[in-house]
Amino acid sequence: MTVESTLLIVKPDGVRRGLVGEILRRAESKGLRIAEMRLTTIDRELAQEHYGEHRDKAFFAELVDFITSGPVVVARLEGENAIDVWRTLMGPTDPRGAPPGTIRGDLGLVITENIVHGSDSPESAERELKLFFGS
Ligand SMILES: Nc1nc2c(ncn2[C@@H]2O[C@H](COP(=O)(O)OP(=O)(O)O)[C@@H](O)[C@H]2O)c(=O)[nH]1
Ligand SMILES: [Mg+2]
Repeated sequence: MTVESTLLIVKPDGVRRGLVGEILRRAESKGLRIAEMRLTTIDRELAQEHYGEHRDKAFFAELVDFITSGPVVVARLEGENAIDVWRTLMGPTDPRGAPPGTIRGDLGLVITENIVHGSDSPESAERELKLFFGS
């Protein structure tokens, strides 16, 4: 057993479109547990810190504008291999090619507005959970 914690974010497009319930349902139905959760708005400073690895990318400004554009839901998900399991449920970054059955494949169309975030490694999960939940 490798019980892990990971950061889930329902991005502003997901909240605007009323998809919070649908996304949490998929996580819970899989067996992942919501250990902490809140509705919040990410400010620019936190957005730049959270997405720091993308600071030099051409899409960084667009990404920061987008993720700060409205309320998000942030949650700590727990469960067996939660980091990879949640990434698998989300699907690949670009929703256009994401397989049906994944959140991005079923619900998304535009790359910036890809509905959800999930930590991509144990190191990212630890860093991101500290940013949003303090530990
Ligand atoms: N406009 C644009 N946005 C991107 C691109 N690549 C990634 N993004 C956005 O930046 C976020 C972070 O990128 P990344 O960490 O690579 O993908 P993720 O881990 O699957 O969310 C993605 O979820 C998208 O919202 C791109 O090529 N163009
Ligand atoms: Mg990422």
